[in-house]
Amino acid sequence: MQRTLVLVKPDGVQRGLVGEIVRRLEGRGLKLMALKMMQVNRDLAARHYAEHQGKSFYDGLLDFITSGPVVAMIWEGREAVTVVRSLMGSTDPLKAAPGTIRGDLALDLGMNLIHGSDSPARAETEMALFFSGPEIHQYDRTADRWIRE
Ligand code: DAT
Ligand code: MG
Repeated sequence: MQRTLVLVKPDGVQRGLVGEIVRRLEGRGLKLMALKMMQVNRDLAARHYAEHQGKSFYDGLLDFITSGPVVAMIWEGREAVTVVRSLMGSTDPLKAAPGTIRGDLALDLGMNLIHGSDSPARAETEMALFFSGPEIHQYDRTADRWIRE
């Protein structure tokens, strides 16, 4: 079953939207495998956003993601990477469809509330950046009988 890394960014924590975001992912049927609140340091931020190094918004992006605590999570489910990306909505909240997290709850590109890995390969890399093995839980969820065919 596929897994993906999700971050509620500092704006989401500050705005009290952690529960709202978790509710949407849980409601869809995704399974929560790991969750923690943490401060992202500059080194972790640089590794996480390495693909954006050299872009005009890179320094500001690192300033933002290190500006306050985030909530990091691993979610599992069928096509979890794509499902989370579709629940998030487009990167620019102005272009994000209503019904998506960004489309319902955000306005500005730099304050778009949530990160989700953009491919299964990136998900593996990002999960390893944010979580150690023992932090990822193995458990049976009885509701899966009614979610997974
Ligand atoms: P996403 O978060 O949807 O995966 P991304 O990986 O392209 O988007 O960019 C990472 C974050 O960087 C994004 O959530 C917001 C910020 N960002 C992206 N493009 C930007 C731009 N042109 N100007 C300012 N910030 C930008
Ligand atoms: Mg991205």
